[in-house]
Amino acid sequence: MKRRFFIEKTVLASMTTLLGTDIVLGATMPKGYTPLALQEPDPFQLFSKDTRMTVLNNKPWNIEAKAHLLDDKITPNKYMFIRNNGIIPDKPDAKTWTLTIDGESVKEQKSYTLEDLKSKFELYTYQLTLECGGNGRSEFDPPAKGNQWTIGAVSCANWTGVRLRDVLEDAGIKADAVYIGYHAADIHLSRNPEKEPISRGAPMAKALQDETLLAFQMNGEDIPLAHGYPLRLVAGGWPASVSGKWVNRISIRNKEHDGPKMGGTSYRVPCKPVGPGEKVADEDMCIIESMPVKSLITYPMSGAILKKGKQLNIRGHAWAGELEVAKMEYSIDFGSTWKRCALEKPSNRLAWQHFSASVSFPKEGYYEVWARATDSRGTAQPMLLPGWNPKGYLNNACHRIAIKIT
Ligand SMILES: Nc1nc2c(c(=O)[nH]1)N[C@H]1C(S)=C(S)[C@@H](COP(=O)(O)O)O[C@H]1N2
Ligand SMILES: [Mo]
Repeated sequence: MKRRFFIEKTVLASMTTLLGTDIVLGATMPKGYTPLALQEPDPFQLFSKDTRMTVLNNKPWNIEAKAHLLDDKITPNKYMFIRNNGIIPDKPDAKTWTLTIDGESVKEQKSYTLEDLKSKFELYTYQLTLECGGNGRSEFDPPAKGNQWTIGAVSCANWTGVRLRDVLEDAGIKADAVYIGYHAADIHLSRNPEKEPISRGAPMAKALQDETLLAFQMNGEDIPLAHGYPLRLVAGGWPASVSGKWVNRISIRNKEHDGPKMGGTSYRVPCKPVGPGEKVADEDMCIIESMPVKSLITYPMSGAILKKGKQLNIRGHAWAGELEVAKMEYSIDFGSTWKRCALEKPSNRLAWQHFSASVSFPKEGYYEVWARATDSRGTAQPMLLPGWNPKGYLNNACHRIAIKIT
């Protein structure tokens, strides 16, 4: 028998190491075969996601939705994007989980079990929009490095937990507090336990808002592991990187938090607009706070075909960071003229808002429907790409769908 059909000794040795046990009949294994125990799990099964979601990266796991999958008013887990900077921890034991409040500006360092949080503080539920700062990155030119998110790194689920403010106040906030920073249980890609994949935070004003939660439930159930079980920070309307998953420590800082992914170009954009591809010095980059106004047409799916003479009922969601969406419009003439959509109020502050419209088309042929939201300060979405920035953040261009009338 020709030896080359069988696995090489060195490959077998590394598989044995990975498995932590001997592969007894390993020498008979065909070349190129990966033992089942070492095969990549099916991410859709692993995370209970719909198989129409798009996997952008598996190391670490990054998965996004498509516009039409986000049609629900409240995003269910199966359509919720996953964004990880590191390795998801093994499922923690909720009974022994603790959250520690520390930092230069805490009056008294304190730790709480989940039971302490649930019994000591009032519980709140808010529907909160979480959008990754890099959502829409794939459109930038010159391209920006990182996950090539299209439009699907946004969600709006119900989150239940305690107010971060109540917990911080229980520990005591010193007068010189300016920022909070989170620390979490996920693992750095290098597996170096000294390194954190990400440790971001927010100014005290955001930390102390009514809607900023330390959540232990998502849509009425335990938070799925990939989304931060058993405890996560949820700060709606800001880049979702502020909403730390698997949070076990929150530091009250007397200066801007300086954890990994707070500095340099991470989650920052040029303080003043720059030309495409321009180099920007670190000191000219500003931390992203409230996310810009944006919307998505979630019905119909782009490419829908419709019979002549029929009205098309479109619908979707619009959001505007810390602000409310004040006006929603659509255009079928590439943005030359706009008509109003019906727009609902948010279920609470920082939740996305639903819009709908009945669209008619003059005759057979190809059309595009563009949607444009305007926030309560009168700022509208740009029709096409907004300001270029080195990391490709904050693309809030109008969402567009193609329609054929036959
Ligand atoms: N501990 C921890 N928290 C994290 C991250 C992470 O990698 N580790 N990623 C952040 C980023 S960049 C985003 S966009 C959101 C994504 O939340 P989701 O995966 O629940 O949708 O989580 C944030 N919180
Ligand atoms: Mo993100």
